Amino acid sequence: MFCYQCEQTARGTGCVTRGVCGKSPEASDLQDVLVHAAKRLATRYAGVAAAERPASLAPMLEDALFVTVTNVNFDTASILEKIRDVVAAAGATAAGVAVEAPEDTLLAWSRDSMIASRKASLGDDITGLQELLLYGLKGMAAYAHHARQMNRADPVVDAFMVEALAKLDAGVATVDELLALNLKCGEVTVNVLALLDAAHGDTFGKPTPTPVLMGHVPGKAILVSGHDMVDLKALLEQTEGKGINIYTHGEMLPAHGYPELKKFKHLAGHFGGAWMLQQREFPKFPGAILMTTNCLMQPFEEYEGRLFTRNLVAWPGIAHIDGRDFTPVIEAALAAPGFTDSVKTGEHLVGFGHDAVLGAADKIIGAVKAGEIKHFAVIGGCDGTEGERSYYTDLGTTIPNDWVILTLGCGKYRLLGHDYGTVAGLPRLLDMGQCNDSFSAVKVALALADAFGCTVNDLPLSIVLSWFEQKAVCVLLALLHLNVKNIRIGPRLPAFLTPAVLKVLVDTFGLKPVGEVDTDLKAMANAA
Ligand code: FSO
Ligand code: SF4
Repeated sequence: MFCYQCEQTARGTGCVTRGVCGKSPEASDLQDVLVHAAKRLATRYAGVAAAERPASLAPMLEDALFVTVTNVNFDTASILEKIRDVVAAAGATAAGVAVEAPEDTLLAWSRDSMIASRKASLGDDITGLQELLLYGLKGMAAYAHHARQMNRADPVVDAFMVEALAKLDAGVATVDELLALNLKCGEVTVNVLALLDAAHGDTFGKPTPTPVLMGHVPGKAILVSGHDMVDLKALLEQTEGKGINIYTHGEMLPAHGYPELKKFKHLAGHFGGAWMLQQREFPKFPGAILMTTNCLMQPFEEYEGRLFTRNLVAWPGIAHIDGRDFTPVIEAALAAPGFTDSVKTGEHLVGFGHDAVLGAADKIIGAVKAGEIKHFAVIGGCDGTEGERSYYTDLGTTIPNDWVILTLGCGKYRLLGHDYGTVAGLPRLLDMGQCNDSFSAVKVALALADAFGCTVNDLPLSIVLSWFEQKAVCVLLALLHLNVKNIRIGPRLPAFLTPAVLKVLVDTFGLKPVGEVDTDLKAMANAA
């Protein structure tokens, strides 16, 4: 195996014996085979007019890529099944391998497209740029998959997925073409983020500021993690009147802000912190646990019998729910003890999507003009295990009181538990939602730039990203496509970006690694 697609990659260079995430070498190799199969399938249809392509093509490519995103699927049997589906859809002749080929043959078939082979033949820079594009596509695939759960699709996104995968299959190998494709990936990411934003708003109503109980109440309980709010709604419907309370976990926290979800009285509160605390927190949850999407970690014995995976998420031996009949989850919750006491560790305000924030635009613009609000800091992205991520907590708590902090993604957990107070009558910490809601930050930045008659780069606004997996990669590409400059990213730079490629990004976009909090804060204030 060789995998360096996420931030926690071993020694900052690549996982080679087993994933830090818990991915086995066999699962890792099969994921590479699945990506290769997706590239072959894309090639099969790249020359076919979009209208003539089968309707199953786009969702199949999306799912093939989403399966390989960090912390989604660790189950070799399920990955192998997906490989065979994709090869069958490409056709044995176009794919170049038989559908029923044994694993060894599949590995040999895809060997030349593996990172190690390309590093040897094309060098680290080109391989890294190809992988940057692939990871951007994986992120885009995840967003497109979410939108498709609400029956939304965008032909521009579907077409780009085919075009870009086919280019990768053909071995596109010039720096200029790869940079252009990466920026195009960023452009199309804006489309998919807008699509998902509209789908969420239309399906669940527009989020509004809502306080969430961080704690629990007595009663049977189900914990819902991941990002899929369609699953959450189905579960809320199926548990209504059954005496079971539903709690959000991790990236599901923003669900409480949506009218069509918060109307369920048994959506009782939020349990736990960000994804990487699950092995410590899940044993303490006295009910069933449903993992709708990433981030899944290796389950511990204390809760593996109460854990369920859904859709593309899988771990060998863990019960998987096909479709949206959650009866097994409900039965497991009823069999578990549930909570016997009430605990409130705090309250967190969610629901500051672009509608809510821009609803207060006049107030915000007035406060900026009056000097009451001096600066906006977008601090968001992903959380992770590394100690260096305390940078984000230190940054959030050091930021002056006349700055507004916009946050999103599970990176927000680094900011919770501190009283930020208010500025100009607004909370200083505005939670814009999941990482899937990155569009809100883009929309607010563009609207402010419009109101002040300047570009986003001229606003008193700084963006500090915490990255972990591939959705963060496509969001970064989207910001670069929008020509947003001086973005800070951390806690570490991606292993797949070589010094030469980084130099291009630094020279063109002023992209910088996070540094020391005080120095960074001064630089942000001075750039305004
Ligand atoms: Fe976090 Fe995981 Fe949302 Fe990621 S739960 S880390 S960017 O997969 O998806 O923010
Ligand atoms: Fe390693 Fe991340 Fe790949 Fe897992 S996803 S194998 S942790 S680089």
